[in-house]
Amino acid sequence: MKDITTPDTTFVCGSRKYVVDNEVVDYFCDIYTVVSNIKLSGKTLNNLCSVYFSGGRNVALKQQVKQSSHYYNIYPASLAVDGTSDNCERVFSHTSDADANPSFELLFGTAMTVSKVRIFNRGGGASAFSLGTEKRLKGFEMEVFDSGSNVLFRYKDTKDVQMVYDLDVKLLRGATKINIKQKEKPPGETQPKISICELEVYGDCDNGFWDLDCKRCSGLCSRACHKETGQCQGRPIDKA
Ligand SMILES: [Ca+2]
Repeated sequence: MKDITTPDTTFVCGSRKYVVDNEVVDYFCDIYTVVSNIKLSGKTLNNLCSVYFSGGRNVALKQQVKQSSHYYNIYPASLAVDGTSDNCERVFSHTSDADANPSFELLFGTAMTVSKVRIFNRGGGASAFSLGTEKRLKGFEMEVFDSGSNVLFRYKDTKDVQMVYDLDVKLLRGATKINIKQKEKPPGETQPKISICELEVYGDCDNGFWDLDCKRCSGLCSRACHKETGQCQGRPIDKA
């Protein structure tokens, strides 16, 4: 492993290596930009079986969410993080028609490092029920906060209407909250609305934490530990 090339720079990613077992090794590369090429090199590549690349897991899945208002309590915020994005015409979160300042908030249980946000918009089909409702998200705003309420990332939508918004947020450490606002009224409607089919956030626990609930790495680890196994990065600290 492991030259990774961006349009401007080549990174060598070999220092954070975890030998999972006799057949699997994981490399972590803290890259802050879009990658265009990945080159693997090494003596053992003639025995290579499979290669996987990952930008992290969906850390938004079934996390705590809330919205500023509810549309008759039948489209709760939780429908935006239920893991389902295959019926966006009918299953989504939805703020009230009477809410002049709608917002949607995702709270992580612990600090996360995130690299990408994907929003599946409501609508997109031909049914009268959802026809044109995708326009309601146009012009939305999104902010990512840390535990001190500092803004780590801010986005203002200026694109044409999208059914899926892919937002590269670089590599944000210490993210604890994502807030989505909508101040713009859709054409022909009297109030702005936020309706989300699914919100996905890709990343993992901050360095020094592991497992799905982000437990702290063992005090015996001199640096970080493996995100899935808790295995120390490099050699554990020798105990006296
Ligand atoms: Ca959903």
